[in-house]
Amino acid sequence: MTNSETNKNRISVISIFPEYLAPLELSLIGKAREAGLLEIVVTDLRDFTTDIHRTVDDTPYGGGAGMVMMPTIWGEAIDQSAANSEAEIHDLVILTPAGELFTQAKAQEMSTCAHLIFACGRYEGIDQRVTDHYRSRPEFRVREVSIGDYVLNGGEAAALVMIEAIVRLIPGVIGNPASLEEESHTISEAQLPGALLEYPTYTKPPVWRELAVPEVLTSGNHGLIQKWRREMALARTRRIRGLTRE
Ligand code: 6GU
Repeated sequence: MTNSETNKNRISVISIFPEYLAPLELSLIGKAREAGLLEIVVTDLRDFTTDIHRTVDDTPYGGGAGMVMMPTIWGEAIDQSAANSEAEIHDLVILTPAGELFTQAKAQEMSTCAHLIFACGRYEGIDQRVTDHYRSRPEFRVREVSIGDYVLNGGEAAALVMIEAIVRLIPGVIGNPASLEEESHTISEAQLPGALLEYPTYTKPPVWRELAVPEVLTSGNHGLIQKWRREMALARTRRIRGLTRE
């Protein structure tokens, strides 16, 4: 279900380190929560354990190094998270370096979800049956997502990255939507293989440590400035990312 203006967006995060998600109280995201634009619920996975040691993991079937997070505990946590939400559809994001790559296009899509559930895996990952089970339930949409080709100790930092990218796209969260609009040209191009990077920006003073601001920016000629910025964006993109579409 998409979530246009009618309902408040809800984001649930399930982790064995709920303190790791403390930054979600700060800055833009914290303000969006205070303004009632967004509800974030962080849950401790260990609240769903049943033994005295609060165990969440066990040895892998088939052998090998490391531990695997148990499906029983995750199932209870995810079920409760869904039950506590009024959303009709729950978008379950399972964080794993083996997932599909997170992009701006996916952030746009997720910013319209009524209820996002982030399942932060640790150790060697979560038992695969958690993904498989929720994929079989029509009220869930399940994605395994990675934020890039490197390995983190767990999904918490990845969840923070994704939530920041998603929340700033929720209508009303950014005070000056013009800054999003200007960016949106870049966003649509960023979805193409030949993504365009941003042009360099400058502010006062006009000369700093013998480096002057490019003259064109103080010329007052807006046509020329636009042309220069486009050229700089293309040059930077070619230099850093290789050839562009043009
Ligand atoms: Cl989502 N999790 C872990 N553990 N490592 C990652 C990742 C996620 N994305 C990139 N590296």
